[in-house]
Amino acid sequence: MFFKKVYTLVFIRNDNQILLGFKKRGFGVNKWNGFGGKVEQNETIVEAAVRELREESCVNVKTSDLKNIGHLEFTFEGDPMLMDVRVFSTNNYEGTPAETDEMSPKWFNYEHVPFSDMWPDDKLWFPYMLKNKAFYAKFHYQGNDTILDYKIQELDSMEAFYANQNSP
Ligand code: 8OG
Repeated sequence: MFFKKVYTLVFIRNDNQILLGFKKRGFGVNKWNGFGGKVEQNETIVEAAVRELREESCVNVKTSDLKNIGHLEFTFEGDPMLMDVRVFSTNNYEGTPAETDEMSPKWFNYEHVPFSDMWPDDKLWFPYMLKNKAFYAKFHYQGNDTILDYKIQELDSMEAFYANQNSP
């Protein structure tokens, strides 16, 4: 039995670059990542994605511009929490990425994504995102460095994925 918590993860991308932030504190500290965090009770998932992006990078996006591109699940050995991470992407944003208390932003060319300073699972599913393929993946970790087990699936569409998940 797992307790599920929903998180968001947003990537701003153009044809050859992706915006990442260096996490200065908390879970995933000293790693490059997209921008995101926990969904609060009073907001939808996509509203949380917009809020977390703004709080962590000073960049504004419209909910209607955020495209859900992937679904990640993380479990950790000995921990009953399942992290359900909804991945979004857009190339339409306002403002200039700026350093905040939590993240320091930087653009990376697709060939130079710093996987050695990211969560170990990222190098396994980033290729789907960078090729604009929808994806579902789940990872079971021991601690924060070792992946014990994983599965990755390319999806026809996120809509079909969620429709199937909700069917009996
Ligand atoms: O609120 P907080 O910053 O703790 O939220 C965690 C963020 O990190 C959230 O955006 C989800 C994201 N995240 C994980 N695990 C992983 C992972 O393995 N890879 C990537 N890229 N992001 C992750 O929680």
